[in-house]
Amino acid sequence: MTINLHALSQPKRFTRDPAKTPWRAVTAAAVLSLPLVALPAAGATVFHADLMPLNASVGGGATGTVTLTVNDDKLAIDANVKGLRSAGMHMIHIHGFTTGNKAATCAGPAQDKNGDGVIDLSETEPVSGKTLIPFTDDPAGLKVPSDKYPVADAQGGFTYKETVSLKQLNAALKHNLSIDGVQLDKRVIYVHGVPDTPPLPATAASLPGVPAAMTLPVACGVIRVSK
Ligand SMILES: [Cu+2]
Repeated sequence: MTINLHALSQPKRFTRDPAKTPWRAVTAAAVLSLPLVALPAAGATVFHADLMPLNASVGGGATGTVTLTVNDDKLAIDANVKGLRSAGMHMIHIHGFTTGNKAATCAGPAQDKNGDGVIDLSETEPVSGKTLIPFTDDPAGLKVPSDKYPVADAQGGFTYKETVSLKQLNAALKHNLSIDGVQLDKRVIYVHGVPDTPPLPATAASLPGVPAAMTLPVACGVIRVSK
């Protein structure tokens, strides 16, 4: 009888234990997977640029901040610019060197090589490199001539937000400019555009077919990784 009872009780205990084991296993797995679930946010790298005025006598003393957040394949761009002298569309780009692994810096008064009183786009190139990534509706398209740049309000301010695929952006940089990776820590950001009047000196250089007032740099900031 005792053996019989023991035999009966054993299966009972075993049927209860397997019922509990999966729950314990699930709990343990859930606890273990928590850090993995949190990784994308924790693994994000944030870059920041403080835009300072350039050509303030004609540009109005524009300033701004740009935050660039790299998370897995996504690059989120968030720009806030104020103090522009003209309402309407303003070009804004990431500039940098396409060769030599050189870090770009912002142009200053020393870059006014022809002494005409303004630092034009071509005069920024020795220290800042070339126009690389446009803040348009399609930054990864790398199309610098575009009518899809941010539009400043009557107070001379705009905000811009866009998220791009890094894979797509890096592929375009490689294909169009032979650049390996976006290399944000070696780049600067320029905002461009002053009013049509008063006219700029005739010596102010621009892109082919584009008025100098549209491309004249008015603010610049070095992209740095945030702590
Ligand atoms: Cu630019």
